[in-house]
Amino acid sequence: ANQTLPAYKADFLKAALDGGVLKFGTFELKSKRISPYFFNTGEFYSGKLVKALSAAYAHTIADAHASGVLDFDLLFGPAYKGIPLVATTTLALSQLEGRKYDDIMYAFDRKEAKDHGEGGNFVGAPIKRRKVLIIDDVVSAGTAKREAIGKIQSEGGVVAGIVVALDRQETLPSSDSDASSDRPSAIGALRKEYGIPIISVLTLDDILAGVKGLISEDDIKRVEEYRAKYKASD
Ligand code: OMP
Repeated sequence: ANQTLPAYKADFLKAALDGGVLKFGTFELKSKRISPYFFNTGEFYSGKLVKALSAAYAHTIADAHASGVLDFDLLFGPAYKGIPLVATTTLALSQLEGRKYDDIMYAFDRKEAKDHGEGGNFVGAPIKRRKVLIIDDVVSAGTAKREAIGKIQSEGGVVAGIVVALDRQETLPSSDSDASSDRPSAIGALRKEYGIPIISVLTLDDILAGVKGLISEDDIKRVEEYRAKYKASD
């Protein structure tokens, strides 16, 4: 077990490793970077893993809310991976502290426009004028988050923040060819651009602090090398 991470983070990391959600090997990212690790929330598909994942999101959100960093009344899960995340996190928040969170609502979007029945691209609670917290899986370069923010704003919602399971702490891909020592983070750029809090259950630093003894030294070394190459300076 690990002494440096809070218990809920260490438990979550252990569940991700045991469940094969956090994998080590060779993976191509959306940004085209080649990564020695990959975190796939789509693999949280058993009762036990859903429980661990939703509890970890709920804990992270409740902490940020209690410390005044975050204020929200609706959770939004971008299709597809965000859909089970938003439903289960809404339940987990209500179970964690019903008095505070029983009235929190959720919504998600469709990838394809629906032209019959109720129509529209959104499902769940109406997001107009609501304070919307985006629930997503992983931030690397931040591209997917910009899309979700745009959708919410065009629907009249106010984006209150973003919560993800993992912040990979990477630089913007546009800085790859830049030789300067200034390496702005993808998350920092999003924070600055939209003025919203972006919080995560785990960061890459948390993973490296928590996996000692649980994975091979070789895998640790490759992840450390990757971090040295792509970690943002802020
Ligand atoms: P950005 O939009 O570049 O931040 O990429 C985030 C997306 O990449 C996530 O929403 C995932 O679809 C995918 N991804 C993971 O799920 N896990 C990882 O460890 C890394 C990525 C990735 O491709 O960067």
